[in-house]
Amino acid sequence: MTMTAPIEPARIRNVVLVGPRDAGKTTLVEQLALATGALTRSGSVEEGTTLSETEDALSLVSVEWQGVRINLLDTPGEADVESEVRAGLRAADAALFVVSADEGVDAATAMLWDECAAVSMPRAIVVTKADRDRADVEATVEECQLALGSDGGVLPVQLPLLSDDEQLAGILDLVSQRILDYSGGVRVEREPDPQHVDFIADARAALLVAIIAGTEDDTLVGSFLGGGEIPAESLAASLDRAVARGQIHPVVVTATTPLGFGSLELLQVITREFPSPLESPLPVVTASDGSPRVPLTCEPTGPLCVEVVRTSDDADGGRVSLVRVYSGTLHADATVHVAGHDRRDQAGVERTREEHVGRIVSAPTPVTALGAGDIGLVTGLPHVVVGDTLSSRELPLLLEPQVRPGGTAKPPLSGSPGRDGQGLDAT
Ligand SMILES: Nc1nc2c(ncn2[C@@H]2O[C@H](COP(=O)(O)OP(=O)(O)OP(=O)(O)O)[C@@H](O)[C@H]2O)c(=O)[nH]1
Ligand SMILES: [Mg+2]
Repeated sequence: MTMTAPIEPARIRNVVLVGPRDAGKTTLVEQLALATGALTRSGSVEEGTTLSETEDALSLVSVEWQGVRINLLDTPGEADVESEVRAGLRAADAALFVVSADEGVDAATAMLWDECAAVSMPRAIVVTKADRDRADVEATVEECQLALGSDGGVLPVQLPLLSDDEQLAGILDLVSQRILDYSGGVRVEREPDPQHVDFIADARAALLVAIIAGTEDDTLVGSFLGGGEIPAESLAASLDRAVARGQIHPVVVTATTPLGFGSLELLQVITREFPSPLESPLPVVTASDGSPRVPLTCEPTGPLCVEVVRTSDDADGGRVSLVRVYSGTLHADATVHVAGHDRRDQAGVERTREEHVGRIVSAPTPVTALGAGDIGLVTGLPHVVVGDTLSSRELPLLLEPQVRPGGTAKPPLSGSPGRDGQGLDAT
């Protein structure tokens, strides 16, 4: 194994994929891995050859694109594995709501959306299966706007273009006003045809108004009000901020035919518009005995603070833990302090102890260290349970139960607010 330095938090995106059963989440992870070059050939859900293999459990696939590590957390769409979805939401900084163009949204997905909205978690919607005969992208977008969009923030940023024989031919990007043409078998970026100009103006009107309403860029507002040319770059920058703040929820379109349709456009949304861990609220932390500690900062050089998000047993009976590092750097083969809220003995005294970290995998690649903001899989740690805090032996820490989608229902022990509370300044 080669030594790996932790990746800078600014170059990480943690994204969970949620949505109805069969919406195309696992296939989408595969398509994104293919588009980044992590895969050379797409696996198939039917053949059981996809990267995120487990049908009924949360799984992690990490890809790298344009210098950014994207940790994709694929969740199962079954209602009876809600805990897996919640674990995914807890570990991620943004959510992709995956909805197929022939099936639409279900009630469970709308409920999850509302929970994310309550804590302003950044969200985007991916309308999949645009290539299917029964696909109706426009109707699906409208359905999402009704079922998910009570804040008016659900807005298409891309529209599919069809050829004369009704096949998917390209994507119109409403921000850049460019066409991504997939009709020739490879993706080519080009200017729109003159006859498209009016159609584009109509389609982007609502998006423009929403971006202008939320922007702090006075020059942009000036150009808009003056009816002048709006620079695509400042428009894109304002959109990025509105998405990262959870105000605009962009809708993009994908399909498996033509191969990779919409994948690069979605990667761009994830890397440009979704927040890095630096922009996400950090959980409140105490010493193991509940006494106050200085708030965490998302830095690889900070005190080690890691949450166990999910555990499972591997084929050899060993324990595999999916972990999110909030602060510091977790090293393979290190000895860590383990603390948890469910580990009190009958006298109410906390039983904390030390355990040994085995291998670390930034799925699917073994790494020697995982830095602040990152998510990975860790072996060893035979007795940890979901919600445990891993920290250094020198500075033992305990994460407060979190108040956010996927957070535990238990009230915080010391009465201080959780991850999304305003208590980050309190020590
Ligand atoms: N034609 C077409 N089929 C697709 C597309 N995306 C997914 N599918 C198919 O839809 C089915 C469901 O896809 P999955 O990726 O397993 O969906 P999922 O959301 O992961 O499903 P669960 O994990 O069970 O909730 C599979 O048969 C896929 O091959 C697409 O863009 N176009
Ligand atoms: Mg799946």
